[in-house]
Amino acid sequence: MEEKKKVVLHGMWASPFVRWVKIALKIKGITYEYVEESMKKKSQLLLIYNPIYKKVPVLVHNEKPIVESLIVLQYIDDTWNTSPYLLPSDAYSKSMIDMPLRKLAASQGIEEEKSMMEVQMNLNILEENMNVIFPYNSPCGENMGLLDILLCCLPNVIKAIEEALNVKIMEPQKYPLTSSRMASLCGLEVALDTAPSHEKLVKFFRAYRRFYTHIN
Ligand SMILES: N[C@@H](CCC(=O)N[C@@H](CS)C(=O)NCC(=O)O)C(=O)O
Repeated sequence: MEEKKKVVLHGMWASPFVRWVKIALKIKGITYEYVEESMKKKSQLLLIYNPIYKKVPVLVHNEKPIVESLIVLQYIDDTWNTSPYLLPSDAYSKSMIDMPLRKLAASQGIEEEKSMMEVQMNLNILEENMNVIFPYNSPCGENMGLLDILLCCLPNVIKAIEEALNVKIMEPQKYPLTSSRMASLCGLEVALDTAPSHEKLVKFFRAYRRFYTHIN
C-alpha cells in the first residue's frame, strides 16, 4: 500500500513514450498511480515537475520527478534492481544498444517534428543492424528488454498515422527483420494490455492533423 503511493506516472494515453514506461513498470511488477494529462491544458503539477520540456511521461518516485522517457526507463531498471532487467548488465552490451535505442526513440517522435525521411532513415539503420542488435535471434518475450519495449510500441503509431493522414511510412517488405520482430512483440500480453485502440489513435492523429502538415 505504502509502495503504491510512492510511484506516480503522468502520461497521455496516445503517447508511445508513456506506453514504454507503462510496459516497463508492468514487466518489473511495480504498482503505480496513473494521472492522465491533457496536452491542451497541462496540469500545474506537470509544469512543476517538467518545467523545461512540459512533456509526458513524468515518473514521480517518492515525490521526485524523473523526466525524458529513456532516462525514466533506465531509472526504473536501476531503482528496482532485480530481475527481470531491462538493460544488459555489462557496459559493452549497454554501449551496443545505445545507438538503436536512440534511433528507435527518435522514430517514435514522428507525431512531432520529425520528418518522414528521417524516420525512414532510422528504420533503415535499424534493419541493417538487426542481426547485430539481436545476435542470437533471441526469442521475443523472454526477458523483454528496452529495445523490445521500444520496438513493440512503434507499429500502432505508424499504422494510425498512415491511416489518418493517408501516407505510407513503413513497407514491411523493406524492413523484414524489424517488421517480423515487431509483429511478434505486438502479440505479447504486455503489449496487448497497454495498446491504445487503433480507431481512437486514428481519430487522435486526424484531430491533430495541423501539427503534421509537413507529412503531406
Ligand atoms: N523526448 C521526450 C518526448 C516525450 C513527448 O514528446 N511527449 C509528448 C506526448 S507523445 C508530449 O508530452 N507533448 C506535449 C507537448 O509537446 O507540449 C521523451 O522521450 O520523454
